[in-house]
Amino acid sequence: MTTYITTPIYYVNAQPHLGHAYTTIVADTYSRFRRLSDDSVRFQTGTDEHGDKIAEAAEKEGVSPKEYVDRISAMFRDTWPTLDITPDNFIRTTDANHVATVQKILQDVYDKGDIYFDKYTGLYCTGCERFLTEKELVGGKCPDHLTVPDEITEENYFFRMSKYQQELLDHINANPEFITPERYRNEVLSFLSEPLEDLCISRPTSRLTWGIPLPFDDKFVTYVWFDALINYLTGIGYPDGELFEKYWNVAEHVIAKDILKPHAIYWPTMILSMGLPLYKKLHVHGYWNVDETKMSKSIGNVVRPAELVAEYGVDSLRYFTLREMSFGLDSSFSSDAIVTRKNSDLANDLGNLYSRSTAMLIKYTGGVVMAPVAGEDDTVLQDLAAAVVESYTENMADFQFHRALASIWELISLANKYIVSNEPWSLAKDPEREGRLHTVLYNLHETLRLLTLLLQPVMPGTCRKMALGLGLKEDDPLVTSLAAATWGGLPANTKLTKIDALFPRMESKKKKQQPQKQEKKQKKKVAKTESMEGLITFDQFQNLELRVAEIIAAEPIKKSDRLLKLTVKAPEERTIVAGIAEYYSPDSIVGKQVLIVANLKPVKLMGVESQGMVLAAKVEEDGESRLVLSTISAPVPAGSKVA
Ligand code: ME8
Repeated sequence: MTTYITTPIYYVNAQPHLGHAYTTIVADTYSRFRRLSDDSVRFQTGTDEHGDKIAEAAEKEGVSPKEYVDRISAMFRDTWPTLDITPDNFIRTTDANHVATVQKILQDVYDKGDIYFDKYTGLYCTGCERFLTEKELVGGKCPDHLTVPDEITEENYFFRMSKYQQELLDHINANPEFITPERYRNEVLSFLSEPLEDLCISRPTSRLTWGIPLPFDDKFVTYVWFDALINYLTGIGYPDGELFEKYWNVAEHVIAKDILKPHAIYWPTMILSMGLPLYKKLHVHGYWNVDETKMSKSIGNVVRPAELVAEYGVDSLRYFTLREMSFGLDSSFSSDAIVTRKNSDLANDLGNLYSRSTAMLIKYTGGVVMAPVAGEDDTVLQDLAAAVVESYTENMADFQFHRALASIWELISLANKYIVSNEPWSLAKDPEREGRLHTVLYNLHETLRLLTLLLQPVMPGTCRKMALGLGLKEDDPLVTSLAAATWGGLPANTKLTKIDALFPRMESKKKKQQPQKQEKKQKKKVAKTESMEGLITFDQFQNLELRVAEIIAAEPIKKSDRLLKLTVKAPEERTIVAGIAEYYSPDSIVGKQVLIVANLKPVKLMGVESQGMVLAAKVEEDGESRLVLSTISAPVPAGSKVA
């Protein structure tokens, strides 16, 4: 199969921000996903450098347009590698071959009779770089730029867009996948339910010189959209050449909803006039807002990719944007939201699964993956993995990245539970259960291999690390080809390599920004060390009431992976919420006697009142962290005091 995926070419009147980063991450992820399927892929991005807006921005900075566009275009080009985005082609509309292609197409369309000269009066929005219709205005203003458009009368050249209206409509009706998600297809069908006006495609040089001269009239330059859209053809060597032959009929464009009309109406009618087949698909996503507010320079809430990478890391950013946004709908960025995803999904779920599994293997078998043992096997992970691969493949192909990731996280969650319910640390103590231990560890590591493979398009850097940790080369087909996404690929006797933690935990900004609280804590600490050097008095110890409690029931708490609700006898019956769900299954602890702090003020955790605290040892070993419940060396009556 062959894939050609493009992003919009971004205007160089502003520096890259989160919105540009998102579209480009999407295109990069999709191209990597297609490469996993062994497709021949071409991924293109670039910059849009002509037109009023750019000329104005250059003038504001007091530099020539060329000097200005060179500088900002380089910023876009240099941003992508920092996000692990690897386009095959970066196109600039000031490139000589692009200028030549635009002029060739203009001449062809003109010769065909699809361009004519006429007088026009219209409402022009500089922000949109196009004439708006009365209907598009909200309260007399452009809804995107909130400015009153200028009324302009000009003699100009026009493209006969209306001539192709019916053909386009027929194509959209016959090809439901042409524009997705469906809401945008409906929006386009609604535009097309009214007669289309022809498109003004020139600007007189008396008003604007920063553009591509019309080949048939040098008193005009080309309207920036007619120039910009053609980049998708220039980038593959239109009109001839191998790349054009290979990639044009599979072209897929990714854009946000702001530029739906140029892509779904201007562009296809231009292509029809050129006599070419239409592009294959238009994928339209929603807008990133920041803290529920539109990102804008004037509000000062523009989020820059470089700052995000420095703060959260590349893969956390890639994961967050793809997991958080339902493709097609708007989404809101906030620092708390990304920290929460990073800590919970990446550090806790994925990071812990990886570090616990590999640390156990290193401890129990010296880091060698032993073959699973017949008769000791189970298919718990294998069954879910097969279902996940299937839904992942479908959802990634449909740009439903958040769903693909949600299904992967089901597997991660099950694998974490698999550790708890199989207690490899107990198996390791019993020589007769070695076969089962090897099987459990094999299943966990085979799951890690599949995760490395499936997550590769989303978090390429992390997956390179995960592959190396699993003792595989980063380009091993076992972690880079979907053909290997079937159970049992990890060869026995593979030797792990020790790697650092995948995702260090982060503090949420809110927490960080509580200096008063921190200061208080600090002061308390100082007071404690100064007055008592960290020691407490016997009286203080006596204030603490420790007791032996017998666990008589245990159950998970809804929506929490960490907490278990315990009912204990101490000797009265009480409820204690304990953060041990990642290490103990409810069944495994009923009947155990544990030590509790019995005189703590009750607190509510996830809606359940906790009347005390269970004591446990916190173990940090080989990058693995776990909790081991405290207990007493011989059974005693429940409620016995510990002194
Ligand atoms: O329109 N949320 O360039 P542009 C999500 N040069 N995506 C966003 C976004 C946001 N808040 N803001 C911008 C142009 N984007 C033309 C395109 S193509 C032939 C010419 C992304 O710099 C999104 O992809 O204004 C949107 O469509 C694009 O940037 C607009 O980029």
